[in-house]
Amino acid sequence: MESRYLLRLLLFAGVCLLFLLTWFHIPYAPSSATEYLDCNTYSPWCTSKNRLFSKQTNKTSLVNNPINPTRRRDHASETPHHPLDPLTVQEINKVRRLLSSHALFNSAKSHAFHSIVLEEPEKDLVLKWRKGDPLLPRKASVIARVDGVSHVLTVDLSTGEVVSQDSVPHSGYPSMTIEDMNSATWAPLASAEFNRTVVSRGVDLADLACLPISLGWFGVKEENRRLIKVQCYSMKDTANFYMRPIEGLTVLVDLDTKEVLDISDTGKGIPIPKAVNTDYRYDTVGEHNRDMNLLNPISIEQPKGPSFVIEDGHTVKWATWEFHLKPDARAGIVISRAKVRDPDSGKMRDVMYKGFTSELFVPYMDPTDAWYFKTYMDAGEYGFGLQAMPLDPLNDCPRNAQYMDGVFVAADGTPYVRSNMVCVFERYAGDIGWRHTESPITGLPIREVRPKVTLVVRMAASVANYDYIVDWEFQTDGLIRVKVGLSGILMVKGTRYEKMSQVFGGQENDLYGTLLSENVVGVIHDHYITFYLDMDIDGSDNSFLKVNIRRQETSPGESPRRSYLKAVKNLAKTEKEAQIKLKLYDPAEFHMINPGKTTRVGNPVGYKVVPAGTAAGLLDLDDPPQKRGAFTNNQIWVTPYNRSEQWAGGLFVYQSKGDDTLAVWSDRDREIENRDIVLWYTLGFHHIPCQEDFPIMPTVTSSFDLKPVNFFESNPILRIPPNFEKDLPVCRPAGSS
Ligand SMILES: *[C@@H]1O[C@H](CO)[C@@H](O)[C@H](O)[C@H]1NC(C)=O
Ligand SMILES: *[C@@H]1O[C@H](CO)[C@@H](O)[C@H](O)[C@H]1NC(C)=O
Ligand SMILES: [Cu+2]
Repeated sequence: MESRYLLRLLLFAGVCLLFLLTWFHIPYAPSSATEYLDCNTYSPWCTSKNRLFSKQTNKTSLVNNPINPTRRRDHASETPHHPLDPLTVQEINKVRRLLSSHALFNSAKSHAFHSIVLEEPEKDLVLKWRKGDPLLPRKASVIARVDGVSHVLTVDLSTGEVVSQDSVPHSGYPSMTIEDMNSATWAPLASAEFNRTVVSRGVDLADLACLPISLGWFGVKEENRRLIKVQCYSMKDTANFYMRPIEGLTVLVDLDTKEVLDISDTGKGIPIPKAVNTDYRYDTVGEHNRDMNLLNPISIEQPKGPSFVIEDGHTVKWATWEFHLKPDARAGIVISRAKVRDPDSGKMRDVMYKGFTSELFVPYMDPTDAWYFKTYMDAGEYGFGLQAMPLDPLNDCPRNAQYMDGVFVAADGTPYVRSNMVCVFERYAGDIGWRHTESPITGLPIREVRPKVTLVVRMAASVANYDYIVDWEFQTDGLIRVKVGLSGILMVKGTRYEKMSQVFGGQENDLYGTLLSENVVGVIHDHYITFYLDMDIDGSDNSFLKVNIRRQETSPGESPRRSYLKAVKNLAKTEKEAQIKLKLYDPAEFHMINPGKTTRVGNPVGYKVVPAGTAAGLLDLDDPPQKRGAFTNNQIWVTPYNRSEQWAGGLFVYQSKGDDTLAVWSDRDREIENRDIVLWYTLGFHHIPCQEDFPIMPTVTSSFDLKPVNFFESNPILRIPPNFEKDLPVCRPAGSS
């Protein structure tokens, strides 16, 4: 302890010394930088009430702490302020009241609400709306199943009018309700044969944990009946039951009647993997064996508080950005009306009307009986937002985060609150916004550096075993980085093998993955996350411009060079010209431009989508899962704006045949030039599991950027100030967190 304290003192002295040295070396440094610097005293901030209060943040003191960002919010009296605000508790209750007296429902034997969300007003009305204007008429979009039939309804909250939409898709069902998933997991226990099978596999019925697994669509067997497959695990001696599969046991259940239709056991003789080393909880991973002293506690301090506000519950304003943020049961996070401030005019300029996770597609690469159907679509089947659990205030998001709750709807129409579902925080990762230093050659004593601070909007969905972390990160220079992290627990397969030395030649193929531990195989799979990005660059009428990088050969004698690269512009006129497969040896930039608006020197203003590490689908295009997941056939698509085309896998994804996907819409090859268009980007991962993924996976991350391209006249963050010592008090170790 003592030596660490000494070390910190030394470090502090070192920082002071370093600063003085720096100051003496840079005559151009602003003199105000040193005005308040005194290395012998500490800032009053270090002992301020504000700071001490935030220090007390822990799980038990959250409620009613006036400055605690995760305090309980009163949702019962909440009212909407913005046309895009989600339905409030009161509004949902009103919808339920209106529908309970409606003929469709009060004469029905059974009904369930699969979704009750705001029906967003027409885009042109939202674009015209200004703060202070009367709110646009509030409507709810309802997806319900009534006596086994799916309905899409619009409920007008002011007139009470209920309008039934006749455009219900012909294949597929709405997302499951939480109640569907719950009841399905218990359904097999009604079968004596199932009980016998479990016991015969050596598992006590009291130790059973089962999962509801969407079964996709493979032909007539998956039509005209809402079905689910249930597979089970042993919870004995571990919380990580996912690592103890009762391999090969699959129960087919009717989701509406809960009837057990079929039991298949192809895993007789495959042992249940052992529980040893599978747990991951802090309290159980071996008290004596914690690497707890490797890192000292760390956290960010904002002596003057955060630089962002969340106005009226959903409008986020930070630095150069302003946008509307709402949780959604299906999409998770929805960002709308994103605008960035122009540094020259001071005006807010449109960038994106709406962006969200439209669909996920996770096909497993094992064609055998208990695995072939695992081809999840987590948004349309399970509800990506429904699966987003409350965030852990000190670990999911840093201490300076603020939180937003989701208001969702149970199957009977009752609203409920998912607290702390989304967090918003400023991030300083020690990165550089821009910099330049002059070398001694020029003799110019210049060292100009600007730190990079960003604003992050985050959620984390736990779709059964897997966890997806989605970040929307906004930068002051106008860039938006959309990041997806994968963590959580693998879906594993039981095997007879304990060691690779038991696996001979061709048998390795039959593993369909990697042996991770004795009797445990991590099956190869892909993850695709498809984003809907309704970009509105300085207005709705935009075009999609491909800027191809091509090699140009020089003519003989023209230049000592044989070749150089040039940018060749191709404007996409119709949808098919904007179906993009990424190619490393045929590179291009992909710009969304406003052809009606140019910069001072005449370039069209734009934003480009910048792919980073990603993966492309390689399955046969006629493979049933790939037909349903056809929205992953290209990494980029551009479609004309159509408010009915937002869910890449279709409105009703569950057991759908793939006849309502982005691929089907795009193949109409509509015109996309100089009109309101939507950009779609798919972020992909091939996942060959490795031993480090056992028993829980360290996060794997990938991202893509939406980056201004000739949008600003010049570097938009030229005038942001650097950090000054006086603004960043160094606190005594004892007063530190
Ligand atoms: C199967 O086992 C469960 C748990 O012991 C029990 O509740 C259920 O009644 C059993 N089902 C049948 C059909 O015996
Ligand atoms: C809008 O989308 C729906 C659903 O895909 C489609 O039926 C309709 O034809 C589309 N409208 C236009 C103008 O493309
Ligand atoms: Cu994975």
